[in-house]
Amino acid sequence: MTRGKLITIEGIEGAGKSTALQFIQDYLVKAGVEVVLTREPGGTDVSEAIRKLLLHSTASEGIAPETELLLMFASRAQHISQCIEPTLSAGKWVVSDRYVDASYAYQGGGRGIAMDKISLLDKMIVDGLYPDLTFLLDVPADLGIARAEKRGTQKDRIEQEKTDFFVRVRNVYLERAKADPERIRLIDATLGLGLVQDQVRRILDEFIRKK
Ligand code: Z5A
Repeated sequence: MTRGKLITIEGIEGAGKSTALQFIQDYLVKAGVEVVLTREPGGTDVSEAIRKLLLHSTASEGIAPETELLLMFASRAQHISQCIEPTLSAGKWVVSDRYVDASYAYQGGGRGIAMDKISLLDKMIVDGLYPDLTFLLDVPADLGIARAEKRGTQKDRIEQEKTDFFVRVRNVYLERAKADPERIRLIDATLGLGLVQDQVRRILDEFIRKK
């Protein structure tokens, strides 16, 4: 059986990942691909329990940056072993709303944890299971924050960070895209929905043709 492909979507909050995820799913289903949508942190019962702690903990002691990093990777370890790997092995495709690039961007860029520490966990947990294709939906921090605020939902623990935090997160995402342009495809997500989807469609067309 041919192994499935792993596609991930990244970007700062409000970049339009949820909207793009739906579009990608519809595109792949129309192309005859069996696809499983998932997300990080989360994607399995245990990983979703860790997500709850990460995003909604109200403990007065807070969550230390290193704890946050380890919880992200704990959630990912479970997600890989219980969802991503078995799904790919069954020949289905996985589309994940965030994955390991987010740990470099948020815990490395946002929280300032040394990249070599993140890289160690990456080697241990991801162990080379890198996405075949990553969409980086790029918007400046203030636009992403404004879009997310317009949605009117309550902000989680990480969303409550200041603009500077998201500027640093975005910069790391852009650096990673520059270092690996074959895998990480940059999408100008400041444009209207139709134009964002045109960019995503073109890349998917090319990806499916080559697969
Ligand atoms: N995190 C981490 O720190 N480390 C890690 O390793 C991982 C994650 C894996 C959970 O992510 C948090 O975990 C996240 C990073 C951290 N924290 N933050 N911030 P999440 O993905 O669940 O949460 P999120 O990033 O906050 O997602 P979001 O706010 O839902 O963003 P989105 O999905 O990209 O946005 P959207 O809901 O699709 O769009 C936002 C609004 O803009 C919505 O009203 C849309 O209708 C509108 N929109 C979308 N596209 C457009 C365009 N093109 N034009 C105009 N308006 C648009």
